[in-house]
Amino acid sequence: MNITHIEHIGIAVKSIEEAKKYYEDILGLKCYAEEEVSDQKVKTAFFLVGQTKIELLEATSEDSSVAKFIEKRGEGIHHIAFANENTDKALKEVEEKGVVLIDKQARKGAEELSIGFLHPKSTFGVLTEFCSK
Ligand code: CMX
Repeated sequence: MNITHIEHIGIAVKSIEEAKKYYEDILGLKCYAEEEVSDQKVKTAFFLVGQTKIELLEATSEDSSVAKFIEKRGEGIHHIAFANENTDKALKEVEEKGVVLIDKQARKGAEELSIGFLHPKSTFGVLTEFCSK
């Protein structure tokens, strides 16, 4: 499937406005984009660190998976996303190897990327995302 790098690390926060202050004022990173992904019921904010992004995630509704995550586990690392050449192919390949998928087919995520999630029960507790351009 040719994973090339960690595309982003998703971090669940209660408030992007509040969390941004830490990333910008203390770590000195720059938020280069904010976007609502209505399909996923989240608002996102992005920071570039080398080739990898930090994606802050704030729930836009109580039934958002990010809201549920924070309620159960608190704020923190929510998922890791691997860049690859073709998300549909990568999903199919890992499914054939026995991994349980959340998304059987790629769908559109933030930044127009083609994304698909693997279930954390199949990936040693880490919600895993594939994404490709
Ligand atoms: N990482 C690791 N484990 C997680 C998790 C996460 N992010 N989210 C939930 N879990 C675990 C829960 O702790 C729970 O474990 P236990 O059964 O041991 O208690 C189990 O998964 C089921 O959790 P749940 O709260 O009942 O949640 P759901 O089954 O309703 O959903 C999941 C879990 C992962 C299937 C769902 O969050 C999902 O479909 N995620 C993919 C989409 C997504 O996360 N979108 C937001 C980001 C979008 C973006 O980046 O643009």
